[in-house]
Amino acid sequence: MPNPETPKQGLVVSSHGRHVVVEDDEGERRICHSRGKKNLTVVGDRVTWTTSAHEGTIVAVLPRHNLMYRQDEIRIKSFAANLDQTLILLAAEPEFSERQLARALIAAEAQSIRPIIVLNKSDLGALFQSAWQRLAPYRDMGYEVLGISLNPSSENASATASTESTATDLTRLEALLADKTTLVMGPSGAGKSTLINRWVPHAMVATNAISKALNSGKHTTTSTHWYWVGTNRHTALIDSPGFQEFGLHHIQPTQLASLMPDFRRHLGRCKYHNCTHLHEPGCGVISHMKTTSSALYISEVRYKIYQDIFAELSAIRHW
Ligand SMILES: Nc1nc2c(ncn2[C@@H]2O[C@H](COP(=O)(O)OP(=O)(O)OP(=O)(O)O)[C@@H](O)[C@H]2O)c(=O)[nH]1
Ligand SMILES: [Mg+2]
Ligand SMILES: [Zn+2]
Repeated sequence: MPNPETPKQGLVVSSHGRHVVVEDDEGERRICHSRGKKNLTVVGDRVTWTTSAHEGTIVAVLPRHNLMYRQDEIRIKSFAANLDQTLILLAAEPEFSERQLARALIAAEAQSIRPIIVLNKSDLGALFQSAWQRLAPYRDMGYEVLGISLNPSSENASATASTESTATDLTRLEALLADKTTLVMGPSGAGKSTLINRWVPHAMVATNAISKALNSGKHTTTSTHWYWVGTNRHTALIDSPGFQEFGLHHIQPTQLASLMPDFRRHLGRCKYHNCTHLHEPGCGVISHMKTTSSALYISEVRYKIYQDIFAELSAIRHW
């Protein structure tokens, strides 16, 4: 039992209102209370804490390397802190929103968190193929985009070209996750909890297959949790609830292009140094907005997304 006066360090592994579960360096978990009225910690935070009997109190949150969050007009919603990367999990079904994907990527770029895009449910044939096509611009702008199936029955399916390549991508994904802390985020129903259960067998995270049986609401996962993969505590996966909206109110409109890789590679070639890439003559970005396949293209959908987010973020700042 440590001296109750000496704060020790720990890791926040889950958070429920004012109660936080903290894991010490030996892997022991304990419920801690925050000192103030508000819980200022998020999953992934390193904290100092003191113990008394069976409970702990958070003393301080150590500085964060990064924080993945979204921000709308009302509040900040934090996912997790101190990440190596984020896995944005999408699925053939439910159909994903490209806008939501673009926004999640911008938020990750703003915190210098490397995104990996994964499309799940390759067992769904044509639905998967069309979703995979929609991701082509993201592959072309340099993101890692993988296609997998987490459905156990598809592993026994006769090997078609598609199941072979998705099996390879699953192996590649496993290698990318090794020895890293990865936040798994994405829309509800994509299979985030199914993915955690695959690599953390004792986790038994409730998935939609289970909650359907229990007749519960749309989002199966309602809070963020840290899971260790394997026993050496080097590889971590963080499960998070699905999101509908991804607010970017913390981002300046003029920052946007530098957070979108297909735009970023054309910056510095505009006639005006403060070009917004919306309408200016001599813009080096607009000229790449075309559907033909120059290797450095900006897709029409992406350009529209840029315009819309730019307008939205400009409006907030001119109240
Ligand atoms: N066909 C198919 N279904 C899958 C696959 N992976 C997961 N599912 C199913 O998709 C549903 C949703 O999976 P979950 O893991 O609960 O999704 P989630 O992303 O955690 O959703 P939230 O917790 O609501 O955010 C479940 O019924 C899974 O069984 C897959 O590869 N193929
Ligand atoms: Mg879930
Ligand atoms: Zn420009």
